[in-house]
Amino acid sequence: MFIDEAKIRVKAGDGGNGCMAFRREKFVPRGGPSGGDGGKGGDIVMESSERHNTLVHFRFNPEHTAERGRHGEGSNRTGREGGDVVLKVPVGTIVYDDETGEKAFEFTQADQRFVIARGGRGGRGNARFATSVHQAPREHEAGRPGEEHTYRLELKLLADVGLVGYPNVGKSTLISRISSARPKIADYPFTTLEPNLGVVAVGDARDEISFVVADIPGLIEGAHTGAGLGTQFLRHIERTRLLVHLVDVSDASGRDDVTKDVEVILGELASFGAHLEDKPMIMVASKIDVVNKDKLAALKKYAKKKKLKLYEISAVTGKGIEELKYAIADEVQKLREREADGAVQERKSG
Ligand SMILES: Nc1nc2c(ncn2[C@@H]2O[C@H](COP(=O)(O)OP(=O)(O)OP(=O)(O)O)[C@@H](O)[C@H]2O)c(=O)[nH]1
Ligand SMILES: [Mg+2]
Repeated sequence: MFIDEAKIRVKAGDGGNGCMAFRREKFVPRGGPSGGDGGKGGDIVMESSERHNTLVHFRFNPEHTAERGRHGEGSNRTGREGGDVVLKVPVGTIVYDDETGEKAFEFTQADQRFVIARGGRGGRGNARFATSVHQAPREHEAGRPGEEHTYRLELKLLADVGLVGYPNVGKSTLISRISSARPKIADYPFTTLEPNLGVVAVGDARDEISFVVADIPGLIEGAHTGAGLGTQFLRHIERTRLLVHLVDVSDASGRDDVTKDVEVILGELASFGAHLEDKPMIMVASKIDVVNKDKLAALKKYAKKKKLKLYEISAVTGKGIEELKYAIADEVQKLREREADGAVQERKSG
């Protein structure tokens, strides 16, 4: 099981202090108490979102503090409340108290909210202490401190994107270019024996999209009957949203008919029996630095006929990699939104 983890430290806002004041008005010689209460400190709230799929954003940004409440003022003015801080996490995130190790919360669906650190209450102003026998109280309270906690977040990673194709086409090289995964890469088939997951983040901190890519072993003709490494590993991409299908268009691939290559892979996917062949797919012509023009032309023609998007990359020179990364992010985002809409529709009709 692949697990993403992050540790965060949070500090909710302190409450504002209560105020001590007395009314001073022209015709009221001895004004009563008028100190207002302090405002409550901001909470730190965690909220599950469809937009995030990993915890990478916390690794760069592990500390969060909410605003304090303002102090109370004279004329019974209550201090303004501190603003809340909302931290977005993917569905599936489990929150553990880092000190006790106990589970504090688990996000099982989108748009759940959990307050992970409560803001301090504002202190009472002296106006609150007035009684019939105690008409000029000087008591007033300080605001209470906001809660401070350290949490460990854990998320079981499910891949959004599966890399498929023949052995040796450059799947592991691609994942190593776009994520921090460092799988073994070598110039022979079946270098990859176990799936590798890589986390890819695209965009800046405010508008970041992250997704998980699974690099799996290569498929060959007859894989569903056990040829090569078989197809059992395809279960790792059963729940992905998108497949990225790499086709080696260099001379060195040892195969001449790229159209047949693609059909063989689609056939093996279909034989697996989980409708993998029906998943949205992006085609990629790989090793474009050593391209065989005829193979590329044939693949372009095929992709056009099947209305599949085709990107050309070289994982060695880096050509086309950024473009492909953004295209995958876009597609993943679109598919996630469609799923979220679908879930809302279901809830409405159900
Ligand atoms: N010239 C060139 N070589 C590449 C490119 N991408 C990968 N290679 C080489 O192709 C070989 C296979 O790359 P891998 O990334 O291991 O291929 P794979 O698809 O993961 O292979 P399996 O794990 O065996 O299925 C390695 O020698 C890479 O250096 C590329 O864009 N251009
Ligand atoms: Mg590999």
